[in-house]
Amino acid sequence: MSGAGVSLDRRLRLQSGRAGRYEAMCEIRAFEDRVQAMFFEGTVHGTTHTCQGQEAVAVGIAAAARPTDTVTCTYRGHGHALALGMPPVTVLGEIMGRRAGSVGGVGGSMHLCDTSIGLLPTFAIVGAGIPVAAGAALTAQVKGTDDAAIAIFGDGASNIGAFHEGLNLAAIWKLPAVFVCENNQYGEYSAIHLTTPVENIADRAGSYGIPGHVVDGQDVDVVASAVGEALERARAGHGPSLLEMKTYRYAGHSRADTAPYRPEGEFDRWYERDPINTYRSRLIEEGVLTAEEAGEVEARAARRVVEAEATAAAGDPATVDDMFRNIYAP
Ligand SMILES: Cc1ncc(C[n+]2csc(CCOP(=O)(O)OP(=O)(O)O)c2C)c(N)n1
Ligand SMILES: [Mg+2]
Repeated sequence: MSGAGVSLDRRLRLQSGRAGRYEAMCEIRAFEDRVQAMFFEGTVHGTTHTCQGQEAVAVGIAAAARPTDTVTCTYRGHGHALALGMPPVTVLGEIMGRRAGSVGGVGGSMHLCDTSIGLLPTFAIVGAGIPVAAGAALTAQVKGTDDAAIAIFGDGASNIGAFHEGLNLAAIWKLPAVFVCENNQYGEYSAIHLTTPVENIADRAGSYGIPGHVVDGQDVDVVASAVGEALERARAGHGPSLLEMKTYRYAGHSRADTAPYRPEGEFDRWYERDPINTYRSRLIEEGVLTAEEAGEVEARAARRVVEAEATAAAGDPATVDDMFRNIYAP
């Protein structure tokens, strides 16, 4: 497991200014591209859910949150874990079933956890992290800390009972929670308009008497400010908010899905607003980075993923006995 200090230091580095945000997004893209390839190559078994295209949401949330805040997210959680500070070797080690992985190699792609950076185990059950985040927010409220909890979930999860229960309780008790819906336009193989009768999931906040905002999930700075404001409101005792990040997943739902159901041209339209390309252009235009420096950042991020893979691959695999550790109290 990664030491607390490692993840925290890494997180601070990744959050150092806008160049740091750029690097964090590049790292997630390189990581997810590689993970997807590894599953196809058969290096890793089972399935995986990658988040290419959604990097700005992960990095924006991590930039706004404190390490003492609690975060719950879904099986599409590699990007969130990396952005919050978990080292690539720890995420990849888990995916590859290595003992040095986030939960000792017995959880796999969908179960990442590091409480030193606030990340509770990522959830494979749709919507399950929402009431858990409400519980974490209740803990902060009862203990009188000014920490908050952030639940990150998909558009499909907003049609699950746990969404209603979590938001309702958080609203009634004015819990310090922020509910972040990653609307990537699809729940498994179904386009959102086939499953969800409202155009904006943020409108559902009205049922709970809490603020709901539609946010441009392709812009990391916009995401960071929206989450930052909602966190401030939560910490000040004014209760939860619902933020809907409009974004798009580039890959299919999971490893085996090539997304044949996508209408022609849809991917290209979203790719024109790719969160990494647009941010790169902006940082260069505003003089934050030169084109050469941006290239160095991309190369550094990609190199970290290559190194992580080599280290993870050389690590001890988890054994069958490992699966039975930590199940029962001694
Ligand atoms: C309670 C529950 N029902 C169904 C599933 C099967 N399932 C896995 S992912 C998924 C789609 C969820 O879509 P969304 O919430 O939009 O998240 P995304 O995968 O797009 O990030 C479904 C139905 C599940 N894991 N849990
Ligand atoms: Mg979705």
